[in-house]
Order: sequence, then structure tokens, then C-alpha cells
Amino acid sequence: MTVEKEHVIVGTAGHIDHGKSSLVKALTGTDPDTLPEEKERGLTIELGFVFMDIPDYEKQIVFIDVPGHEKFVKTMVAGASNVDAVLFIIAADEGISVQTREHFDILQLLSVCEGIIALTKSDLVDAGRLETLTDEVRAFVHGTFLEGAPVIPVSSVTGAGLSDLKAALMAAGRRVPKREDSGYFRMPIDRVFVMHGFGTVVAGTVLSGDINIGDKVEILPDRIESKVRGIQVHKAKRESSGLGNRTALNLHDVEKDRLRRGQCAVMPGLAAPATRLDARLRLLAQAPHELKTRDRVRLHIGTDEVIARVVLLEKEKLLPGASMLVQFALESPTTAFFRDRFIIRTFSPLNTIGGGEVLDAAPARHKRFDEAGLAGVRAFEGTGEDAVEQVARKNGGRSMAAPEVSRTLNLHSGIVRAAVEKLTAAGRLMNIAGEKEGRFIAAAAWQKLTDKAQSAVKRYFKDNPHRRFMPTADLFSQFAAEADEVAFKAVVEDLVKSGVALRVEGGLTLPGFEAKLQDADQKLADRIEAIFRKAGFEPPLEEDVLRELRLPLNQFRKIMGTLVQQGKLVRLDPKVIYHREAFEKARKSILDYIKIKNKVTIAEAKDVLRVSRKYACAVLEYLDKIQVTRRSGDTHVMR
Ligand SMILES: Nc1nc2c(ncn2[C@@H]2O[C@H](COP(=O)(O)OP(=O)(O)O)[C@@H](O)[C@H]2O)c(=O)[nH]1
Ligand SMILES: [Mg+2]
Repeated sequence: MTVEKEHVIVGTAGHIDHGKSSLVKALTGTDPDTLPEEKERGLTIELGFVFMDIPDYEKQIVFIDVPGHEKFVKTMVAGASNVDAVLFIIAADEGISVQTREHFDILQLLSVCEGIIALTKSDLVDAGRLETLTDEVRAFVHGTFLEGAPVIPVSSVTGAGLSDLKAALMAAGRRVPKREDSGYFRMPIDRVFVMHGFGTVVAGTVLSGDINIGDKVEILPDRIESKVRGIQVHKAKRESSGLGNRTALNLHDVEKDRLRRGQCAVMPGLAAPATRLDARLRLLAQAPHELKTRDRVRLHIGTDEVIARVVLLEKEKLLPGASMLVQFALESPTTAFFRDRFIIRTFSPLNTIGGGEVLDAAPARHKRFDEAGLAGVRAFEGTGEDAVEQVARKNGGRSMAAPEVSRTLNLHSGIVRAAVEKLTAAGRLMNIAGEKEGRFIAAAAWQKLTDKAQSAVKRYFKDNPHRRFMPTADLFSQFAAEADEVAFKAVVEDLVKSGVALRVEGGLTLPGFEAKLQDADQKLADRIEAIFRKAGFEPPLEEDVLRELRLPLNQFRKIMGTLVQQGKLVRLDPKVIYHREAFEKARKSILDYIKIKNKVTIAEAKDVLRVSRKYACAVLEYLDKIQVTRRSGDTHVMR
């Protein structure tokens, strides 16, 4: 396998006709404008991708050349959304122009933090003009990420300044930090094409994880499942590709017309399509007007563009220059992750007016101005730990493990594990399944569940004083919607440990609680008990007792159930019920027999108890069931 040089993705930016594409060509020898229409009109329409070969350089510079025309800002944003650095271009003759400003706003909103400024067409102006423009540009970028960036006059026509620019690009490339890797494959798609003999291809920059030939991928938000048939990096075939690399994937069995820029190729199951986004939105100071709730905007995220309504969560209006927590209600789904950057534009005129950071890509609908809800959204702005805790809180009583949180936040599992450890130590998460499995729920959810379980158990015995215990399944059914089994078991464990409830066979009871029947029922119960006591090892069928007592079926069942729950009667199988005393006597006789003979058969049990086969079977099988004995071929032996 060839080891790729680490890619440094450099996006061009700047006003139309300022010489962006010409400069990329002058630097690399390759024209980024490849479409016939682009050549004819001398205008960049599509993103152009050009690799710059510098043999002795340890990294691989890749240019994404963007269109400068105002009609194609959308394409520019798709190109700029994942760059490592910008080559910011201003023509020496024209100076700072409309899209110079707009592109610069976009770069800042997308949090690009490395760049170089090239003053192009230096051959058209004199030294004095270059000097004044340099001052102007320095003032323009003052206080931004480009404040200390080199400003280099160049000419693509004469070649002046190109070697300085190349040196500056290499230095900037070295400064670009390695991208943080969540480890989960994700690549926003910026190009889709069909290659002869290769099939349908999607291309983009890998933002996290690795991809190998044969891997399954999912195309979001459309949930198209496919498999990687081939991989190309830098126009060469590869077995795999990874973080930061410009990558083309040949997809198995997907028609081109189901694919488009804006989709995202991910590890299958990594995320659900996003239909709402919680975010911090900042409005540019020069935005032409304030934003009101329910305003419609174009949201550009990753390489995608969707239409959304903004719900302002904190105040009635968002003023230019201010920021606020918002929820975007998307008119069509997109793909988004925690901490993704985005920009928003208005419809007409088409203007970039703001941008920000995604906090929650799968939020519930929020009530506006609701402090409790807002605190949850804000948690995603805090430390990584706050975000991890908030993911657990959102999950309520459904327990999670670190890898699930790691996928939800698209953060490396190591980071999440460390956060979980700290949060557990601080009592903000409850570890509920021991160290090994490491499942947890938020402490607040834990409190809610244990409180609810306590009152549910108490209420059960208040409502059902004739019951000796509450079946665990009855309790669980009350939690089915809000807790999973792991959390529920931990809650029950806690009830028992804290002495609120006692564990008995089949369920829970309260300490000191005794099942009671009402007087009339109690008299009947005594009669029934007497019938079974007297019957010894050969008790009657239930229906015979029922017939004898002439009771309504419901009442009879309730009394029988209570007698069984109270332990006065023992149900050996659906048909055979022994009085407790008879059962204990039978048990002793059988066990005494086994002690001498080491085993007992049904025929032997018949003789020992002097009963028919039916009863002998029932006794032996019940002893197996309660794990006093076990079956071994035709015999039963001690366990
Ligand atoms: N004199 C001169 N003309 C240039 C230079 N760079 C580009 N141009 C011209 O400016 C026009 C626009 O260039 P282009 O690279 O397409 O600009 P883009 O829209 O920013 O990509 C073309 O006619 C180029 O020939 C330069 O350094 N000197
Ligand atoms: Mg161009």
C-alpha cells in the first residue's frame, strides 16, 4: 500500500476575474477550469481540483479552485467548507471588491484559520499602487485570522512573485495541524461523475476515518447503501484512503442520478438524516437587516445547501453583529455533526448574512425562551464533558456506552471515555452495569427513575393489598418507554440495596408487608386452603374446587392467586396444586430417597409418595424447576 503524503487542502477565494484560476494554473501547470463552457466563457463554474507536485515537500498541496461569480457563491461555500487554508486573491488593479468581502466573511464564518494573501496581476500596476493596496488589505484583514498572513504580489503572466508564493504556501502547509479524527468514516461529496470503465464515482475530502476497497458505505441523507468498488487518490488507484485526503470512491450499483453534491458518504449507521439543527448563529455586522423567528434562509453546511426556517430560541430578534442559540427547521434533510460550521444566506437578494456552529444535529423541538431547554442546548457549547453529559441526559433512562456517544458527537472514543470517567467520578453520570460493560445514564435520569420506581412499588401494594409481591415484569412495563433493561435492573438493584424493597421469588415486596384479603375472601381462602391441606399428595383439580364452592370465576382466581403468592399453596404445574405442607413433606421424602439411592425415577417416586404417575411427575419436575434436583436421563438427581 502506498502511503499518502498528508494532504493540505487550499481553497482559492476572491472576486471574479481577479486571477484565481490563472494563479492555480501558473503554480501547478494545470488549468482548474476543465469544462468546455468554462473554457469558452473564461469563467469558473464548477469546483476545480488540482494537485501541486513539489517533490521534496513532505505534504501534498491540493487546490480547490472556486468560482468568484456572485451566482456561484453556493459552489464556493461547498468548496471552502472543509479547507485547511485559503489562498486569498485580490487583483492589484481592482483591489477589494464585492465578492472579496463576501468570500472573506464566509471564510471567517467557516472558521478557516490559515491563509496567504496574493495580490494578483502585479504586472498591471506600479510599485506605489502595490504598496497602498498592501496597506489597504492589511487594514481590511486586521483582527481576523489573516491578520499576520503574508501579502505577496504575483503575476501569472510574467511569473513574478510565484516562487515567493510557493514558499509561503509550503510554510503555511507545515503550520496546518493534523485534523482531529473521530475514527468514523465521513466524506462530504463535492463531485459526482461517471468514469469510463470505472463506474459511478463520488469525490470529496475525507473528514474522518478510513475507507477501504470492499467497505460498505451509506450515502446520507438519502440512506443509500453501497459498497466501495474502487478508490482513487491523486488520480492513482489505491486500496484505501483516509483522513484529510482528496478521495474518489467508485460505488457499487448506484446510478449517478441518485447522487449529488451535498450528500455525505459515511460509515453505515453513523448518523440519521438531520431534519432539525440546534446551533449558535451569528449575524454579520453588515447584514442588511435583523432576523426574526420563522424567517426562511438558505443554510450551507458541508457541501450541501438546504432551505430552513430559523427559530430564535433566546430573544424575539437577532440583530446584525449579535449571536444567539437557534433551531433550524430544515425543509429537506441534510447531514450534520456536532461542531460543524455553516453559513446562511438570504433569498433575494442573495446575501451571506451569517453563520455559526452546529450544537446538536438531532434535537427535539424546543419551546422558545424556555430556560431548562436552553441549558441543554448550551451544554453542547461547553467543554467536551458537558456535551457528553448532555448526550446522556437526552437519552434519559436508556443506558449508553462510550462508543454510542462517540458516534453521536463524532468525537474520538478515547476523548469520550476520558470524559465519561471524569463525569462518573463527579457524580454527573451513573455507571449502572459495573466497570466492565461501562454503560451509564445521566445522574438526573437516574434520580428520576429511582424515585419513580419507589413510588410505583409503594402504590402497587396500596392498590393490591392482597398481593404478596409485585411481579418484576409489572414494574418494568411502567418503565418500558423511558428506560432500557440494563437501567431498569440497576434501579431494582438499588431499591433492594437501599432497603426500600425486598426481593422475593418472582418480584419485589415491601419490608414488613403481608398480603391481606378482605374478610369475606379470607374466609373462602381458609376453606380452600383446608381442602388442599386435607387432600395431601393427591389434591383435586382447581375446577373441581371451583364447582364445589360455586364461586364467580374472577373471585376464585383472585383468591387462588393470593394463596399461591402467599406461599400457602404451591403450583407445581398448570394442573397440579399442592398445599405447602404437603409439598414440603413430598420434597423431604423424595430427597431422603435420593440420599440413599443417589437418584429417583418416576416409577420410584410413585411408590415413595404412593400417588399416581401424574402427581409423581409434577413433584419431580417442580423440584427440577426450582433447582433442587436435575434431570439425568430417565432419573432425577441432586443438583
Ligand atoms: N495581466 C494579467 N492578467 C491576468 C493575470 N492573472 C489573470 N489574468 C487575466 O484575468 C482574467 C481572469 O482570470 P481568471 O484566472 O479566470 O480569474 P478568476 O475568475 O479569478 O478565476 C483572465 O483574462 C486572465 O488572463 C495576471 O497575473 N496578469
Ligand atoms: Mg476562476
